[in-house]
Amino acid sequence: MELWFSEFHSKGVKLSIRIDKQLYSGKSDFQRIDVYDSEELGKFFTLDGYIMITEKDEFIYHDMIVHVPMATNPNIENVLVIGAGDGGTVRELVRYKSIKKIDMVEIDRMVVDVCREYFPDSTCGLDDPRVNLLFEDGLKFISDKVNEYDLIIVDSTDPIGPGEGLFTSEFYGNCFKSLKRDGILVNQHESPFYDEYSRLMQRAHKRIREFFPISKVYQVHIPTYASGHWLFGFASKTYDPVKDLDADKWNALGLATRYYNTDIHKGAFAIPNYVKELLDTEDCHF
Ligand code: AG3
Repeated sequence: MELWFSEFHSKGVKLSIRIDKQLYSGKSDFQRIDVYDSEELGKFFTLDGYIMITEKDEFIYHDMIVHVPMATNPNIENVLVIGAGDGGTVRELVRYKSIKKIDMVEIDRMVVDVCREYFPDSTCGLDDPRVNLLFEDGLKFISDKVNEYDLIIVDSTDPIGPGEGLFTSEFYGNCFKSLKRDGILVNQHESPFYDEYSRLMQRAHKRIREFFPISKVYQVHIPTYASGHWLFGFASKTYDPVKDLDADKWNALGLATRYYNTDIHKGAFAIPNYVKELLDTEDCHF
C-alpha cells in the first residue's frame, strides 16, 4: 500500500509526496506537529498540515533568510530571531564570527524538542553559547525592547494560527522601535501566486512599509511551498539591500553555501511585473 501526504496549495491545487512512514505526530498547546520520511525529499515536518521544512530544500530558505541581510550589513552583532523552531535560521547565523548575541524567541517549545530529535542537522546551532533560546510569544517579547538589535529575522508560520500576531501593524511598529538606527528586518513574506497567499503577502507589505523607509521583497524558489515561488521581506532604516551590498566583503568570508551567492542576492530583488503590481496597489482594503 502506498502512503501519500498531501497539502492544498490553493482550493484547486495540491502537492502530494509519497511517504515511507510517519515518524511522529503530536499536538502542542499551539498546533499539530507531524514528521514524515520520504524517499524524494527526505524527512519533513508540518505544522497544522503545512510543510515547514524538508531535508531536501530547507537550505534554500535558510540561506536566503540569513545571508541576504548579513551580506548587506557585515557589522551585524545583535540579532533577534522570532519563530524558527527548527533551528535552520540560527544554524546559518552562528557561522558568522562577527555575531555576538542571538535571542531566539519561539512560542512552541515542542517544535524545538521534536526538531532536535528528528532534524539534528537543522538544530545543531542552537547550543552555540551566543544563542539565548526563549520560549515566549514574540509579539509580547518585543513590546518593551528599544534600540537593541541590528537585525530581526521573523521566521514564522503563515498568518493564520500562532503566527498571526507576527503579521500585524503593532508587531512591525515594535520591530522598528527595537531595531537600532541602521537596523534591518527580514521576514518570511508568503507567496505572490495563489490568491489565498497573495492577499496575505500584499497585506504584510502594506503594513511594513508604513514604518520602514526602505521596504522591499525578494524572491526565492522553494519547491515544497505553495507554487514554489516564495518571498522574503527586507525592511530597513538605512541599508539598501542591492546598492549597499559589498559582494567582495561577503565573498572574502569564505562561507560555503548551496543556494546563496552575491549574484543571487542582487537578482532576487528583481521582481516580476505582476508581483510589483500586487505590491504597489493601493486598492487592497485590509
Ligand atoms: N517557516 C514557515 C514558512 C511558511 C510556510 N508556509 C506554508 N508552507 N504554507 C519555515 C520554517 C523554516 N525555518
